[in-house]
Amino acid sequence: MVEELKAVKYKKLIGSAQLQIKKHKSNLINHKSQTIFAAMLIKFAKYIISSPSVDSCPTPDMNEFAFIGRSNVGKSSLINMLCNNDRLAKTSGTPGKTQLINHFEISGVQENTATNSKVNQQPIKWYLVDLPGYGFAKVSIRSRRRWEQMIEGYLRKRTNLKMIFVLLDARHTPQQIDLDFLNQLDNWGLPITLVFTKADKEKQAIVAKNVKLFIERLRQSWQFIPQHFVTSATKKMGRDKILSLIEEINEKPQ
Ligand SMILES: Nc1nc2c(ncn2[C@@H]2O[C@H](COP(=O)(O)OP(=O)(O)OP(=O)(O)O)[C@@H](O)[C@H]2O)c(=O)[nH]1
Ligand SMILES: [Mg+2]
Repeated sequence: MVEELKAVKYKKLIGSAQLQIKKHKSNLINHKSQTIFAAMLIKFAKYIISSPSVDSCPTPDMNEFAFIGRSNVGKSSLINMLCNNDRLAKTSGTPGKTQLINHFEISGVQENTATNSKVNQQPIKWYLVDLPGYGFAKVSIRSRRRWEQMIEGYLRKRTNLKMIFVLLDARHTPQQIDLDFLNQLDNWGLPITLVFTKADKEKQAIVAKNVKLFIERLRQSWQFIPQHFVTSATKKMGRDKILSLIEEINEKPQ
């Protein structure tokens, strides 16, 4: 009986500790969302260069954010959506459109939505990078090797690369090819954010289920789960969140 009472008391203690942790976490989230009071205003976005290897990429003198994922997952469309410019990165219904490392220079100012004033009058510049996708079936072994070398060289040697946005099609359950690619990035110790794309093309409940399944699969072998966003290029969904993350990283002292 005494043991039972002890067990109940212990459970209550654990419960209260968990509640405290939850409260603390929600405070953190509230605090975070308050600090993200400003929406990044993109002043201009321009195409700079397409490079066949990291050695011919522009001088790494600005923060860089890369977009990668399976062929046709929507990398170029997402970049266009972020920049409010449908003709910036070339998109196509046929997989394998993007073949090289494409640099876009972005210039933005942070806008205080509360006062409607520009916080940083001096625009901040950074690079967005559109990368060719993986998993396109109709590709020779030689081209696949070339892709692997180009991508590995770029991802591991690019010193100004601050975040790799890995795109995943929100309509599908977890795909082994994406998990393998993510494991490779993780082994290389690179910073990752997951971006689920094309959310407009599937029912919300199915998107939510696929996202949950993917995170659960990662949890089986990953200790830390990267943050994730659900997006739609056509509906401009997820734009503010991605831009806020970029802004947060850009504001960090180098
Ligand atoms: N409905 C819808 N269609 C999308 C979305 N994102 C991309 N698409 C379409 O999906 C197709 C592929 O988009 P891209 O942006 O070219 O994909 P990608 O990943 O850059 O493709 P590759 O460069 O070939 O690897 C195009 O027909 C886009 O219009 C989205 O959020 N919603
Ligand atoms: Mg593309």
